[in-house]
Parts: sequence; structure tokens; C-alpha cells
Amino acid sequence: MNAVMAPRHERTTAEWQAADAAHFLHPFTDFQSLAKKGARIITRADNIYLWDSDGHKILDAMSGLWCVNVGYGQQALVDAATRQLKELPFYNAFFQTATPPAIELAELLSEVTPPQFKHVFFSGSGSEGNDTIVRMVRRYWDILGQPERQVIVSRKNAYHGSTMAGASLGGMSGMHAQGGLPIPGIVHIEQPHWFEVGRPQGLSRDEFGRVAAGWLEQKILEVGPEKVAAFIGEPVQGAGGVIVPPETYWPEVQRICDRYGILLVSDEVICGFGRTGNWWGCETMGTRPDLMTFAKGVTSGYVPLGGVMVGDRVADVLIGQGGEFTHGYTYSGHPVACAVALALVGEAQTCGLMGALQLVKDKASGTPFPSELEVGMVCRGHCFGNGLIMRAVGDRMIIAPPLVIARAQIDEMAALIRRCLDLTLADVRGRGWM
Ligand code: PXG
Repeated sequence: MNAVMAPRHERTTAEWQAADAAHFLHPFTDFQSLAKKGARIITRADNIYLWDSDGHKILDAMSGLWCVNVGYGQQALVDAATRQLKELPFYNAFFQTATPPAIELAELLSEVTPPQFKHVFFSGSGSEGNDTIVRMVRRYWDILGQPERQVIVSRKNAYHGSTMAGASLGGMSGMHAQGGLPIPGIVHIEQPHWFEVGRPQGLSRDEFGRVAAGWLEQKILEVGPEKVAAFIGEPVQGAGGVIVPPETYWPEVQRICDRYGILLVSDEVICGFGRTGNWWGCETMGTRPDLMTFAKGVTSGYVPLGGVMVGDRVADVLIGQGGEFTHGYTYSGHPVACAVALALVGEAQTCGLMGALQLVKDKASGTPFPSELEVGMVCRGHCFGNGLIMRAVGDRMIIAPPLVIARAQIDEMAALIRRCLDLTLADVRGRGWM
């Protein structure tokens, strides 16, 4: 602790950056290069706008990190948290206890989810939720006397979190390269990326959707159907670059899971709570999952909360025949987080707000830029410089604004995006890259 440090509100941006670089290890960050550059310090927010420590106003077209669906500054959520913090800031749900907010939220979630879901297991985040998925899926097959059913099929370029299980389920090669991942019993198939894979082969979107779903069946047969426990996927891959699968993809995946009796898991951490235009991404895609992971939008990111919706097929076995399930978190059903979610869940708006802009060298042929040029990062730089937050996944620019964004604000966002794309184009031409 530095005794001469200025109080919180009196520090300059440079002082914040120095203290940040000295002590704070950020997620998914090259620590040394951030320390050289200095972090952007965000100090306040309202509605869909952020302000940094230099007073710049920024339109947050990423909802924080895909989570602030109702926008910043919603007093009802602040009040709900404050009330609960005063009344009962914490009690656990172990040892045969429960708190009213957790019970009420469990009840409400079973109302707003598809009819097969009547039970929830709470976690503190999406990653933890997916850890629960792995434990629960394997436990389910154990109880049914099929312990050899261990293998979970996922997809390359999927994102399911950053814990050992989350990163293993995910299909990010850069994450697998660190720490000996994936853990045993998790295998990956190719993602349904029409633009990159189906289009160059001359397949229509619908044809490609069936082909891509067929990769699941091939993998099941390769592993042995008697060994496959579940398939997990995001309805629309978020962190992977908003890869919207062809309409034929998910219904075919559902048929394949049914054919082999495999559990279907929908990771709704991004797609849940209205992001795709329905309450749940699985409703948009037309599947009937056995388990769903949620987080982010459940509290709009105001406080951490996640969990797993457990469908009747799994719940009946787990509850009816399972005995003790030896799994849970200190913050499972945290009363303050549940109180915030309760204040919010009834009023989430839906409008399908998840998009990606693929930056390519030649639009007609779809020729990409060489990846080492990092054109997406160049564009992201122009966005930051012009008061707009878009996320770059390679050369795909991601847009996922708060669902409360108004029509005029969408126009404002579109104008900012256009300006940043024009600046990027000029910049890329100036560098002689096209
Ligand atoms: N599943 C999905 C589908 C996610 O998008 C998680 C699980 C993990 O949730 P937690 O709460 O443990 O972070 C996520 C998280 C990005 C980005 O850069 C996306 C996420 C997290 C961090 C960065 O797009 N999604």
C-alpha cells in the first residue's frame, strides 16, 4: 500500500494506469504490452454510454461484455441490491438452507424458460455453470448405470469459459495450448462457419448447415455412441465471432442427439435473456435442450450470477435416483445476485441484437486480409478513438449493444460504425494493404 497515493477521485489517468500496471493482472492480456500502453480507465456509465477517466464519452456497442442488456444506471437494480445487502447480504444454500431471493428466482426462471425446465443449479459465472454441466452430465449417466458415457462433444472456436472445464469444452486452440487442455473426455468438431467453409465450396447455407450437423454424427460414430454423453453448443457462437449457423443446422443437430440418446446442452450465457430476439437462443434455433447454461444477462452484469437450467429428463434422474450430488459453490444462489436478477428477469426486452461485420480485402471474392496484419485491431483502434466500443474477433467486428438501445441511438451507432469503417479503409489503403 502506497501511503502517498492520492484518494480515488483525484488521480489522473496516468496515475491510474501506473497503479493498474503495477498490481492488476487483467484477463486474456499480454501483461507487458498493456503495461507499456496503459489501460483505458472507465469511470462511469449511463444507459448505453461509458465515460473514461479523461472524460471521453463512448457508445458501448458491446453491452460491457455481452451482459449489460438493460443498460447502465437502472435504479431498480441498484435498489434491489441495496435492499438485499441491508437485509441479508449472504447466506449459503448448503446444509439444507435457502434464502428467499434464491427460491423466488428459481421459481421465476422455471416460468420464463421452455417447459422442460423446472429446476436450476446456481453458480457465480458462466464458466462455473459449464463446470457444473460436465459434472452433472457425467453424473446423470453414472446414475443410469452407463458410466462409460463420459465424452462430451463440442466445437472448435466455441467459447464456454475459462476454468479447466470451460476452456476444455471451448474450442479455442490458443487456450488449449496453455495448461495441458482439453481435459480427458472432451472432443471437438468443426464449427458451422458458412462464410469460411461452406461458401468457398459452393454450398448454399442450408446445404452447409446439414453437412456441418453431419460432423456431429460422424464424431459420435468415431467415438462410439455408447461412450458419448452430450453435445454442447452456443446457439450463436459469440466470442468466436458471432457465427450465426444456417437455419438447417440446429434442427439436424437435435435429430442426431435424439437418434443416439445424447443430452443436448445449450450454452445460453450470451444468447439467453433476449439477445437473439427470443428469451432463449434455443427458441430462436428450434431446439429442445436438456440443459442450459446462463449467466451475464440474468443480472445484466450488475453483480455476478450464473447457473444451469436442468431439464426434466436430467432432473428426474438426479433427484429421483441420484442421492447426494457432491458439487456446489459458496455463492450458489447468492441472495444479492438473485435479488438483482429478480428485479430484472420480468422486464427483459427482446429484439435480436447480435451482429458481426467481416472485414475482407476483396468483397466480391471474399478474400480475407492476411491474419498477421490484424485489420480487426486496426478497426478497433479507430472505434476507441471515435467513442465507440466494438470487439474484434480476428477481422470480424462484433456488435452486441444493450437491448434498451433506442432507434435514434441505433442510428447514432450506425453512423459511428460507418465512420470507423471508412477510417479503417483509408488507413489500410494508406498502409498499402489493399
Ligand atoms: N459461455 C459462453 C457462451 C460465454 O460467452 C462463458 C460461457 C463464460 O462465462 P464467464 O461468466 O465465466 O466469463 C462465456 C463468456 C469475448 C468474451 O471476448 C466473451 C465471454 C467472456 C469474456 C470475453 O467475446 N463470454
